[in-house]
This record gives sequence, structure tokens and C-alpha cells, in this order.
Amino acid sequence: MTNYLSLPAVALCGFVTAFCNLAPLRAHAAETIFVDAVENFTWKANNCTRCTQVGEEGRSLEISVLPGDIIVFRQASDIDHGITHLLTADDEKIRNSGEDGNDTQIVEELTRVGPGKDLLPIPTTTPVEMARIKVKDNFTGSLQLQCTAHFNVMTVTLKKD
Ligand SMILES: [Cu+2]
Repeated sequence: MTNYLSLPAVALCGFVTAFCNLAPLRAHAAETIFVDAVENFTWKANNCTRCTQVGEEGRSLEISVLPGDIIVFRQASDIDHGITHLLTADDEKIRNSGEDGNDTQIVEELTRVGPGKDLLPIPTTTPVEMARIKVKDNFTGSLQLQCTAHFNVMTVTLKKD
């Protein structure tokens, strides 16, 4: 009898151990993060454990990034928004899309990031994608982006701890 009971008990322990070992790995896995321009001039990312609201009235967002993360910027409110990088000095960090081996490029531009991407107001229930970038393995320091309509009132800062 004891032998019959111990087998499931061992199996259960195995499952628990496997689950506990996977949890930290999952917390450090790259993911797709949707960053939405929402009401009150605010960038917001739902269900993002690595995102923090910062700045005036928490309108800006800070993301602790991991290599392989894909950041998707979306228009999701009833006023104009867009996304661009903040500093001209950061041009090279995101501009050379798809060029591997370029150490200055820390994010890969999958769809356009830059001026001229203001989107017209849309219903908040149907977010529209503006741009999509991927965090490269050689990401260091930080990269700040901002709304093309609300500038440094609405920023998104990617940083690596
Ligand atoms: Cu805006």
C-alpha cells in the first residue's frame, strides 16, 4: 500500500519542482509588449510586469527590456498620437533596420518608427498599430521615445537594468 501511494507522491513532487524552477525562467523571458496611447495623453501597457508609469501624472512609461522583446506602439485614443525617438543622437540606435552586426543598433525596427506617423483619432476599442521594434542582444543603456504630438509629456523609455 505504501509503495502505491509513494509513486504519485514522488510524481507530484516532481511536478511541483518543475513548476517552481520554470517560474523564474518565465519571468525573464522575452515577450511582446503592447504600448498604447490612451486617454489623458498617457502611454499605457496592460499586463506588463516590467513596465512602470512615470513622469507627470504617470503619463510616461518606463520598460525594463530584455533581448528579444518586441514593443508594439498603438494608437488607442480619440486624439492624435505618434511615436518617434527623442534625440537625434539616437538615430543610429534604431535606424539601420535589419542590419545585424552593427553595434550601434540596439533595437531593430520591424515597422517604421519616426516622424510622420501621427494617426487620426480612432475609437478606443480598436487600437491601431503605429510601429513595432525588437530589442537586440546588444541593447545597453537606455533609449527614449516620445509621442509625435505630445513630445516629452508622453515618453517611453526602454532601459536595461
Ligand atoms: Cu500623444
